[in-house]
Amino acid sequence: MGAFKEPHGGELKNLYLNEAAAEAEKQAARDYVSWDLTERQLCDIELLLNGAFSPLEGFLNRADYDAVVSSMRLTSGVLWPMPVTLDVSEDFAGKLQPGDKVALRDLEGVILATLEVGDIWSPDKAREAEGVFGTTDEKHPAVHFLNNIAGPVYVGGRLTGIEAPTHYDFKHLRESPAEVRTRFKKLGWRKVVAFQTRNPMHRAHQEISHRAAREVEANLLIHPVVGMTKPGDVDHYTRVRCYEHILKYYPEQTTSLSLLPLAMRMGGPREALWHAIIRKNYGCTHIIIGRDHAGPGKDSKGEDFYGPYDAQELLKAHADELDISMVPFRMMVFAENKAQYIPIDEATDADQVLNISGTELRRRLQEGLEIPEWFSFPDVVTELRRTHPPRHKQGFTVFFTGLSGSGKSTIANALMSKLMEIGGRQITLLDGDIVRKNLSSELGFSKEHRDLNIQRIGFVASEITKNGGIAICAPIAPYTSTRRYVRDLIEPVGGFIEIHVSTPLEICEERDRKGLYALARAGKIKEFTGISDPYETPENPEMAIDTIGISPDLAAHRILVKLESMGFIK
Ligand code: PPS
Repeated sequence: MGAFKEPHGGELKNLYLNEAAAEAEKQAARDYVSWDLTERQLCDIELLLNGAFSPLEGFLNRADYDAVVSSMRLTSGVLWPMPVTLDVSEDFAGKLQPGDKVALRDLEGVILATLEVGDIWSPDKAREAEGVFGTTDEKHPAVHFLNNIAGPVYVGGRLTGIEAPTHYDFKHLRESPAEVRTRFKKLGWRKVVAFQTRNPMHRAHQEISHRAAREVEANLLIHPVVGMTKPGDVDHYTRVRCYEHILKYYPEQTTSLSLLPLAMRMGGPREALWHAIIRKNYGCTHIIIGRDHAGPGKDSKGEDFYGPYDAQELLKAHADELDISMVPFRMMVFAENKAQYIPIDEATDADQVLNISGTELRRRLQEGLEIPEWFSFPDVVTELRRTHPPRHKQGFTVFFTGLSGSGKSTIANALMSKLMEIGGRQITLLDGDIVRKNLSSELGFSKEHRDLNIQRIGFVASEITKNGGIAICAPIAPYTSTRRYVRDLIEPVGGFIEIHVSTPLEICEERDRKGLYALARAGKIKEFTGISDPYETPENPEMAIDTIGISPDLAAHRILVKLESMGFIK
C-alpha cells in the first residue's frame, strides 16, 4: 500500500494492493467468510479505497465512531464529521470474531476488498441520529435509513483493496482523487474551486459557480454526486447529460466535470464539512457552499431541519483546520429589470425578481409547460424533457381494489375498451383471475400468498408504467400495507390511481355471481374475503365507486374524466 503525495490536499490514502498482491489476496479471500455489500456500502467502500475519505483506512471502529458521533472528530483529534460504518445483520455478526478476515463482495459476487475485523457492536441508533443529524425524526432520509434499512450491528476494521467497483456508465468522467490531482497538476490548475451538486444545473447554478471561480481566481471543478442522493431526485444519467451540456457555457479551458460516487446522507452542516474534506482530498483548494447545503427537506412538523446558512457557519467555525477554503454563496435570483442574476440579499424593492422553485419546475415538466430561457439552458431543458415527459405521455397504473363480486373486473374491462378507443397507448389488463391463472397459479388465499400475488401484480404494473404503458389491475388486494407497497413501487415511475370499488358486502353476497359467497358461508371455502378474511377499506383512494345505481359504462366514464383531470390523458 502506498500514499500519493501531491502539492495540495495533503496525504492521500490508497488502500489498493498492487496487481500481484491483489491477486494473492483475492485467492486467499475465497476461504474467508463473505459479506455482500449493500448499495450504500458499495459507494462508501469505493471512496474509502481510493482515498476520497482520507485519512480513514477502513470502516470506523467503536471508539472512532463514538468520537465522530459526539464531537465530529476521530480519536486522533482529526476533524471527521460523518460515521462511515459497515452495518450487518445479527446473524452475520454472530459468525465474526475480532481479528477475522472478511471478503467484501459486490452485487455480482466479485471480491473488492478484505476487512480485518476490529470491533463488533450494536450501536445506539437514536444517539447516532441525534448526534450526527440533530434529530430522530424519520422524515430525515438518513434517520429513516439508519432505523429501517441499515443493519443492527456495526463491524469496524481496516480495509485492503483488491479491485475498484465496476461502473459501465460515463467511464470518461469517473476519476479517483489521485487521477483528478494528476490532471490538475498536468493542466497547471493551482487553485480549483469545487461545485457540489445532486440536481440538474440551471442558469443560477452556472452563475454561482462561474462567479465563485472568478472571485477567487480559480479554475472550476463541477463535481456532482452520482452515488446515492435524496430519494426522488433526478437520476444521475439524466443529470450527467445535463452537466455535459452546461460545460460549454463556461469560458473555454476553465472548467471541468468529474463524477463523485458518494452516498449522500443529506446531513446538512455536517455533510457540508464532509464534502469539503472530500473535495480537499480530490485536490481542490476551494468549495462552494450555498444555501441549505445537503439539506434533507422538511421535518414531520413541516419545518426545516437546519437553518439555510448553518452549513456555512459550521465551515467558518472550522476554517483553521480545514485545508480547503469555503466560497460562501447566497441564493441567486433573476432580476428581470437588470436581465441578470443577482444574490437575493442585493435585490432592492425596485428589482423585479424572478425564481422558479424545484416544485414549480417539476410541475412545468409534468404538464409540458414553458420553462423560460432566463431559468435554464435550452439543451438542459430538452434533456430533462426526454426523461420527464409530460403526464399525458407517461405511463400509469389504474389499481382497482374491492370485494369479490364488487364489479372490479367489469369496470376494468369497460375502462380498457374506452382507453383503446382513444388509442395511442399500450394497455395491459391484470385482472384478478387472469393473474391467478398466468402469474400466481401456485398461490392460495393465505395472507402471505395474497401479499405475494399483489406484489407480483405491482412489479409487472410498475414495469409497464415505467415503459410508458397503461396497466389496469383488478385484484381484491384486501390489505392496506400491500396496496401501499404497490403505490410506492409505481409512483416514482409514473402515475398511480387507486380506485376502491366500494360495493357493500351485502350486495356482493346477494349478487353472488360465482356462487362463492354461499360456499364461504357454508365453510366450504376458507379465508374468504369479507366473510372469513378481512378487507381493509382504503383510506385515501384517488376514487371510490359504489356500483349501486351506476352502470359499468358510467363508472368507466367517470374514471376517464378523473384521468383527464389528473393530466394522464389528453
Ligand atoms: S387477492 O386477495 O387480491 O390475492 O385475490 P385475487 O387474486 O383478486 O383473487 C380473487 C378471486 O379469487 C376467487 N377466490 C377468492 N376470493 C377471495 N377469498 C377467497 N378465499 C377466494 N377463493 C377464491 C374469487 O373469485 C375472486 O375473484 P373476484 O373477481 O374478485 O370475484
